[in-house]
Parts: sequence; structure tokens; C-alpha cells
Amino acid sequence: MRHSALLSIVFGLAALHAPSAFAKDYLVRAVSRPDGSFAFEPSTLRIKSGDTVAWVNAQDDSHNVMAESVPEGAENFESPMFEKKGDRWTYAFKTSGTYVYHCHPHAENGMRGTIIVDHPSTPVPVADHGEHSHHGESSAHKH
Ligand SMILES: [Cu+2]
Repeated sequence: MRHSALLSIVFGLAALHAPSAFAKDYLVRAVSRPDGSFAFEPSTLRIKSGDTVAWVNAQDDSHNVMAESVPEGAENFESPMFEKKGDRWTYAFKTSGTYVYHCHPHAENGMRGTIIVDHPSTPVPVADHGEHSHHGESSAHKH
């Protein structure tokens, strides 16, 4: 009796964290280091499909999150620019595989991160800015 009551409380609390009672929320910090380098921490994150990742600006600086290559069939993503400490953006990952992303202002500085959803895959570069990817077009052919 006591056991089932406890279980219903546990599941009740989990349900409050909808959409899925089993989805998890992760946090990645966009960091400007004192030595002048930039990083996403952690730079590699392993999650499950349905989980969400929130990127948060660790201090007053400009960062964003831009997909660079994503699993085949996965959506491109791009956050608004973070301008001040605490700015954040959340994305739910639905498609399994490896996602590589970077911070646009600091791409040259190697500010880059990887999200592995369920299992690694060979990521496909996302289309250039302003262009949507064309389904059916082979990614092996570059123009
Ligand atoms: Cu940055």
C-alpha cells in the first residue's frame, strides 16, 4: 500500500515534466575563457531522442548555436544570438545520430560542439545559409 502510493507520487512528478515523462533536459554552457578562447561545455554530449538541450550564455558575450552537420533526414537548427549572461535557447532532438554545431561569431576560434543522439552517425553538412536542403539530392555531389 505504502509502496504503490510512493510510486504514484514519483510518476505524478515525472508527468509534470511533460512532454515525455522520460525525456531529459541537458545544459551546455557557452563560455568565453579568461585566456581568450571560447568553448561549449561540455563540448560533446550524449543524449537520447526526445531529450532537450538548453544552451546558456555563461557571461556577457555574443554566442549562438548553428548546426554545421546533422544526421541524414534531420532538421537544420540555428539559435538567436546570445548577447548577455543567462541568455538561453532550447532545442529538442528527435532524430538519432551525430550533430556538429558551432558558434557563428567564434567559428574561426574553434567554438564547436557535438551532440550524439542515441548512437553516432556520419553527419551530413547542412545547406548554405538561406537555402533549404533538397530532399533526394545526393550529398556526395558538390556544386
Ligand atoms: Cu561564441
